[in-house]
Amino acid sequence: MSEKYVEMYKSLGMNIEKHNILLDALGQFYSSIYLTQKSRPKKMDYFDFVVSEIHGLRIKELNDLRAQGKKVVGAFCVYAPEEIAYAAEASMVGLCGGADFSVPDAEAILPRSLCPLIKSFYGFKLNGTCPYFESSDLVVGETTCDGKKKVYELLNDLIPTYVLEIPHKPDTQQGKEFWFKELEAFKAKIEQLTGNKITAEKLKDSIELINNKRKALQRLSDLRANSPSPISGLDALLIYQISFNDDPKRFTAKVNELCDELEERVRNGVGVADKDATRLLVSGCPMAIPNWKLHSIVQATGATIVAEESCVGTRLFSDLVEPKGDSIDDLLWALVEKYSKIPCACFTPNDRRIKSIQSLAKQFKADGIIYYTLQNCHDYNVESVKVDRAMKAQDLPMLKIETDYTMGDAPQIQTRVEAFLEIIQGKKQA
Ligand code: BJ8
Repeated sequence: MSEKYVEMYKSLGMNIEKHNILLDALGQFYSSIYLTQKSRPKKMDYFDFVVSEIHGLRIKELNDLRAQGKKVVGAFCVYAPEEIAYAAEASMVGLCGGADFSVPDAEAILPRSLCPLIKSFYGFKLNGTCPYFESSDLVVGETTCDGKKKVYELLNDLIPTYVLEIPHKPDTQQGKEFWFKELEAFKAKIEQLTGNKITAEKLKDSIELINNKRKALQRLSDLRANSPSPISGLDALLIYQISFNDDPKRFTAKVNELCDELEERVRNGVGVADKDATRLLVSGCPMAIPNWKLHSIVQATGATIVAEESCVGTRLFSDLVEPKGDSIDDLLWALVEKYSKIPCACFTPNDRRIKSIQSLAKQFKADGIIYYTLQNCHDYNVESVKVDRAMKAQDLPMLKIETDYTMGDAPQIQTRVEAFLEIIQGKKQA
């Protein structure tokens, strides 16, 4: 793929040599983890193709749009309202880093004791190996956690960076009014960037576009509640990851085609594991592509991950935007209501998240929960205390894993997961 697109990479100012190393490593990693899975749905073909062209065809598509005068907006958080970008005929792509590859470059500047997701994305901008960064006309950060907030200041020296201020008490009237004003300002910024006026009609259409994507992801997620699950945790995670970068309309159609096949599988009792395989809910920090570490370790034990309470999981799609009127203000208020429901650990208090984990555990018939936190993510790390208490009250075993993007601790994580599965088995037999 790299050869085919080398002129495009040059025009984007990328570091071709380093990018080749990244692509080789990614290709091997993907083949060994994904293409060796058994009993994969046929319709995963499309998503394999997307991965094979993730730095190729999709980047070409985005740059073809740019050549027609359209804009690309990069984002790092599910709080960045895609609907506003699409209403101005811009595209939005995810820029969160999920690879250790770029972390050493970031550590030349940033403190080592920072969340790997932040170091990863900042390193990708520094080393010029992420074509999504290099294709973005604007990046949108947000004041969720302190690490991100401060790194956006540095990022702004490298690429125009607009920061959305997120109210940390989103359920209060004050918080909602504040968020409404932030959305109005963001809308103005996007109109200025694109030169396109966002009308109520266009915003309504983009709300429908993104709602349809969320509905397809909900459909996929709900199918995983079946026993056996018709799709592996790795494959579902991959689809959630791809949702941040693919064209939303095409992606929605492909997820729905896959769901048709999964429904057929459910009717025929076809799954990816034994009916009595241990079912696990993963909850915590988002896993940006290509972070497949925990899922691949768990899957190798024979257990099935049936849901992710994560921003690359249920937090991404569990609520729709539901306008109560047709004016721009009505539509922006509907965005306020929807986005305020995303239970990020940066909020306080964040009881909605605890309730969501409890209800997901029931819906997906989880035998246990793996609480996943990235090193130096204080929000998710500290919030694990409350989640642990809530899981104990529900008599649901929980294992907390704190890790980074390196593979050095993979054997240790595997041992801990195996011991956890034994505890669950013992509990089932008691
Ligand atoms: S809404 S979870 S996508 S901020 S970067 S908080 S891992 S220390 S990503 Fe997130 Fe939006 Fe919240 Fe979701 Fe921790 Fe790292 Fe910060 Fe992170």
